[in-house]
Amino acid sequence: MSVDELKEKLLQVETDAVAELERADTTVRLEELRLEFLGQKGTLTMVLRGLGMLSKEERPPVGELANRVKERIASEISARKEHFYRLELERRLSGETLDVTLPGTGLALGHQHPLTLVTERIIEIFYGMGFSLAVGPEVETEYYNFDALNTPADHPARDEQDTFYTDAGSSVVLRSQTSTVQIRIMEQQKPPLRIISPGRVYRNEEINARKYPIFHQVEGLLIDRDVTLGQLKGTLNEFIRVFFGRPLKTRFRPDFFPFTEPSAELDSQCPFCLGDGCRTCGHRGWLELLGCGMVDPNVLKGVGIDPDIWSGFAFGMGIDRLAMLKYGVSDIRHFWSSDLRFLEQF
Ligand code: 2NL
Repeated sequence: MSVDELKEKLLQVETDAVAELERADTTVRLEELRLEFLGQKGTLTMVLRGLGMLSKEERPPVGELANRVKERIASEISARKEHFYRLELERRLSGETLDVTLPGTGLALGHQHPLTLVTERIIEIFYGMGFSLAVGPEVETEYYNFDALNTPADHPARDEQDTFYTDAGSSVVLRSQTSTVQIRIMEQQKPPLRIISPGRVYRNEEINARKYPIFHQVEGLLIDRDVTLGQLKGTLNEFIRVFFGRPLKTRFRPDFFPFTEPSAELDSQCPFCLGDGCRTCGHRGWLELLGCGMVDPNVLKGVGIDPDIWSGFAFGMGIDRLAMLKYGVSDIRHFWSSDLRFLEQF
């Protein structure tokens, strides 16, 4: 083939390719055409084979044209690809409408556990009366759990039937009350003192609707000069008023604890029926809320506080029970169920 014939052929390839590409309607067809014109066995390659038959002087202008044609076809292909890409994008954009004014799907947030809510509320109320927070270990020695609290060696609470002993040592127990924390604080800090100690406690009990071997307690302790039973009652009345959101009548009934003297049980008017009698209060009109009393001088002596100068009051209440009363929960086991239908109500 002559130079002119080759040039003519190249221009023909270009015209054909451009026309074919114009008609191509899919990216698959584009790829077929790329192979047909530019592939190893493609038209352009075949034509270029003819270059070999030209003389050295004749080759450059033909080669130049061949390169130009090759580039033209390649750029035509990418232009068509770009075109298809845009068509596809437009198709999707018109199909997928997005209404930014619709409410979002939202994140499923967790809830605070009712026992956490009640614990924090109790802490907050006592903060308001000048108490500060004290925490301590749940695994304790018999000394902190019983001896320092004036509890004799033969007291029934020390029985294995009631207290969980561990195999970490014969006198290592799971604490059955958080008074342990208050003993530790009294050992370390000088009076006057005002502390509350919330936390988990353990008692070896049969499980039923009101009892669970793991439960929660808040104990309070105030040590100062000339502390009175009246101050104890005033403090607890104020707590009950704020906790239940209204003033409820209260009454002291004599009781006994080894660590307080005198000791009392504090009842409040039932917050549900206000004294008329209902199922929650067993038609008595009153609820037993907590135990309390004046700190026994023996307890003060044991931690090196002089009972002739200092006196104090203390109280202990079950958080689980308060939470049940506050939210009308009928079974303590709900707190351990991990049932979202229950938990999501708080
Ligand atoms: C209850 C109620 C109570 C205390 C806890 C206490 C703590 C110290 C000294 C004296 Cl460090 N008392 N705590 C007092 C009275 C009652 O708990 O029903 N406990 C069995």
